[in-house]
Amino acid sequence: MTESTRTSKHALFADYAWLPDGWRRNVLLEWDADGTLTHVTPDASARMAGVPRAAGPVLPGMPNLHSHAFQRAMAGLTEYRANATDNFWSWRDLMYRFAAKITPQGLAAVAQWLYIEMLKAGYTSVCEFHYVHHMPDGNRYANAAELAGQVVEAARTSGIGMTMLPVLYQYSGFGARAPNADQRRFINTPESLLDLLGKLRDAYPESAARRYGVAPHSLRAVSETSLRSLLDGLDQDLPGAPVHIHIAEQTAEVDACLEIEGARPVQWLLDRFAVDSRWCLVHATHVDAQETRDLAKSGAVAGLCLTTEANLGDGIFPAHTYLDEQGRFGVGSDSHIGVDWRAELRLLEYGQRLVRRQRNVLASAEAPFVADRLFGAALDGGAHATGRAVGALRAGQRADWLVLDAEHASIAEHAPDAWLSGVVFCEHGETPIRDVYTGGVKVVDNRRHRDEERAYAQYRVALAELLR
Ligand code: NGQ
Ligand code: ZN
Repeated sequence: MTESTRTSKHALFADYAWLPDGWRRNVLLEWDADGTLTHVTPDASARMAGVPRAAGPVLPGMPNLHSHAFQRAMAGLTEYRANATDNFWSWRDLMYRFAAKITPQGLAAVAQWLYIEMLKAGYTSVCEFHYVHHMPDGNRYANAAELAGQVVEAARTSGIGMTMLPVLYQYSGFGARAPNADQRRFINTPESLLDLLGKLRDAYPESAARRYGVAPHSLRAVSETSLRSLLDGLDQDLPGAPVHIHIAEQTAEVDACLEIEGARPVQWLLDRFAVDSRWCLVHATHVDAQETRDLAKSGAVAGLCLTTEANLGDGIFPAHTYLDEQGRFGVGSDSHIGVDWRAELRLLEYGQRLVRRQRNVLASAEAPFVADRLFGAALDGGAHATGRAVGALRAGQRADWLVLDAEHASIAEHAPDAWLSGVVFCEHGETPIRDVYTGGVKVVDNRRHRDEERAYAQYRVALAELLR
C-alpha cells in the first residue's frame, strides 16, 4: 500500500523532519492507537487531504537519562557560600536536609510540575533515579512503593515516557560502611528493593510508555555482593532491564575506591560485571585513558549531566577522546538547576572548547556540524538508557517528537543544515520548541502544556510547605 492509498487516523505531515539520515523533506508520520510509529515516509507526494501539517520542522524528542525529581524544588537555593570549603559534599548535606522533608503529596506536586517543564523543553522521556523511599524516621510506608508510585503517577498524568529506576542504597561508603542517619529514608537490601519494585509493577505495569530497571546508587552505596544479588534478582523478573549507577563524579570517591577496592571505579566495575548497553554510567567524569577506551568499547552509555556537574564542581569528562573511540552518551538534567537538553549539549561542547582552546571540538570529519553530531548521539545514547523504543522517527518507535517554531529567530531564514546549530547554540528568549508529542498525543501546544496552570499552583503550595 502506498502512502496515498493508506488512510490513517493518526498522521502528521511535516515539510521537514529529522530522520535517522538527517533532514528530509515532505515527511508523512503515521502511528497507531497505542502511540507507536507505523510508517515514516519521506518525499511523500503532495500533502494528503485531511492530514494536519506541523507548524515547523520536526525533531525526535530527547530522552532525559538522569533525574532526581525532588531536587527540582531546591534548585537555586544552594547558591551561597555556607562555609569556607563549600563543595559537592556540603551541597549534599543541604540536599539531605531537603530530602528529609519530602512528603508523598509534595513529591507528587514537584514531579508533576517538573515533568511538564521537561516536556515543554523537549524531553519526551525521563529516567528517574529514585531513592527517597521511606518515611522521615526510616520506617517503610504502609505501601513500600508509596513515594516511587507518586513519581510514576506524575509521569503518567504529564504524558512523559518513564523509565523508573528504584535505587539500592545500602552503605555510606566503600567497605560497606554503615549508613548515616541522614540517609535513612534511602536504605534497602537487594531483597527489599526488589520487593518494592514488584509492588510498583503491580500498581503500574510496564507499557509502551513505561519501563522499569534498577539503580545501584554508587559503588560507595552497594557492595560487590549486594550488587550481584540485585542484578540476579532483577534478571529473574525483568531480564535485560536497564541498570544505572553513579560511577565517578568526585575525585574523592575515585581515591577512596583505589584505596579500599584497589582500582578506579569505572575499571573496577568493568572488571567485575558484564557491563554492556543495558548499563548507564552516570557521571563517568573521572576516567583515565584506559577507562575511557574500555567504557567506549563496552557499549554502556555515559550519562552526562553537564549543568549539574558544573554546578557541583565535579570536573570535565574527556568527551573528545570518548567520542573518538565511538563511546555512547546521553544527557540528563539530574539536580534540575536547568531543564534543557540544548544547554546540556552546549556545555558539553563548551567544556571541551575551554580546555582545548579550540572551536567545534566535538565535530568530526563525517559530522562537521557539532550540534547535529551531539544531538544524534544523545538521542541514541539516551534511548539506550531508557530501555524503551524511543529516540528516532522510525516505524516501531514511540511517536515522540518536537515541532520547532519555523518563525523563531534561531532558525528563520537559515538553511536546514544550520537549524540544529541555531537551536543548540543560540538563545533568543523563548524556546524555539513550539509543540511536543508523546505517544502521538500533542501534550504541548504552542509552548503550553494542557495542565500547566494547575500543576504550577500545586507546585507552589508544595514548595511553600517544603521551605517552611
Ligand atoms: C544524588 N547527586 O544521589 O542525588 C547525588 C548526590 C551522592 C549527584 N551526584 C549524592 N549529582 O552522590 O552521594
Ligand atoms: Zn544523580
